[in-house]
Amino acid sequence: MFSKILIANRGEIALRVIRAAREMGVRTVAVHSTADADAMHVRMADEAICIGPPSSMQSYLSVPAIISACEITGAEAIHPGYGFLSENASFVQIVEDHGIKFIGPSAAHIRMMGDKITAKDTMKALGVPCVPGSDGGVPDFETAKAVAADMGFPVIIKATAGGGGRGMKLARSADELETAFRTARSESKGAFGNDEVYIEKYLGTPRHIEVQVFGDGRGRAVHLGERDCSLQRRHQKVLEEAPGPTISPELRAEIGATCAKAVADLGYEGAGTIEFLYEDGEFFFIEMNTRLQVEHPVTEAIFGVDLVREQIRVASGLPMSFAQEDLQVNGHAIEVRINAEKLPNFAPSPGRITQYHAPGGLGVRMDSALYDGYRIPPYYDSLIAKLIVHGRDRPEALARLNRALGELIVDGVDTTVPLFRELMGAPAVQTGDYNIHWLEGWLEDTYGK
Ligand code: MV4
Repeated sequence: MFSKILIANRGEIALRVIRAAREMGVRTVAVHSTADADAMHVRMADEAICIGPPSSMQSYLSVPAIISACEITGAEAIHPGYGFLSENASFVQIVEDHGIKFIGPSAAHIRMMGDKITAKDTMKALGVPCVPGSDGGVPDFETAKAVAADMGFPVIIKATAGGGGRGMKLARSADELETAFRTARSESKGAFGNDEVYIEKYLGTPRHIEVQVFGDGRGRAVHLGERDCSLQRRHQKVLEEAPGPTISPELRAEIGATCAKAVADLGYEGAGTIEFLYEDGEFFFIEMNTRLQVEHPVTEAIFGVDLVREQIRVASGLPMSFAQEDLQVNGHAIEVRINAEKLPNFAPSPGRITQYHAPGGLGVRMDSALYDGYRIPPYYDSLIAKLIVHGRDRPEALARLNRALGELIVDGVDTTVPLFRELMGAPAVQTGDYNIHWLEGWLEDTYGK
């Protein structure tokens, strides 16, 4: 086992990693920008080192600063958290070239899944069901016309280098295809420096279902069921739950086994998420994320495992602490993402927290780096807390979420908490009968935005 690791991140996820490491007897190094000198992750780590000015580009995204921090402190491994450098294959390569262990998958696996066409081809070859679409890249409009005519409209054009909804264009009919195709290409070129696009059949009302997988890097892998993350606004998840309200145990076992087999065959190391669109009882692969995700706690709650502990274990060469047959779904968990944002426009709302009170009690977990008097800096992501509840079943989890939202106090800045209090009253949330478009419609009806 490592004696010391460095956490190349901030906020709640830095604390999350520090907690796992401490329980394992592993010492931790926090890195921080000058804007984060008073941040909780700095206080909670065994050591902390300033790596640059407020701008992420010059601090949390600065590869030389982070490598130097490792060398100065003698940290043997780097946990990247999510965002920042977590899916940067070049960073991983540099880390490994310096004799430092990256806690996560290989640079090759990250690069493979970062290229969405390669990811899809790979998954398809491994038996994972994919959205029908072009075979690889579509080089010109003539090819796009042929592919779309063959498939039938509507179709969606996606950037090979994209992901998470960036660089997507919908064409509802043949007359929209040329504009959609050319716009997708030029936007992809601008955003990613790569204008390669591919085409898929557009699914109208799917749910976003993602399967948590975990590999030991030596050919063993398991799945930890699915999360339903359909409640999104502008490709940002708002509420996530596990298990998926529409996924039966049989279906979970089937898609889970397919995913676990695929990552085992890849020799994948660490935590990963295989994203699907789910419509009319069928799964369609769209992307794979090669990091620990924001919403991992709902999976931890229902399976009773510590995913960060497992990440650190396999990175150090130890086996996973469980096998597939040890993993059983227990109850239901829901997470809400609390952002420092002002409704109805979700405008960032940085500033000083004048009062903070976290909810507690049975089945309540609050992952947050907030404290009384903390000043939320304006430079980073607006996520300030994740409230995760666990109950024996979905109604119990919902009642617990409602109760916990009532206890929570975050004063001094605007937050998305009032949105969740309102959302609790929506019938579709109570029944679980929603798809990827439901939330935007509800927001429009509720806030006229
Ligand atoms: C799609 C789709 C419909 N059909 N692909 C958006 C994010 C990216 N990961 C994939 N996305 C979509 N891909 C096909 N073939 C609809 C979306 C989509 C979406 C997906 C998941 C969650 C929310 C979404 C909101 C709008 C569009």
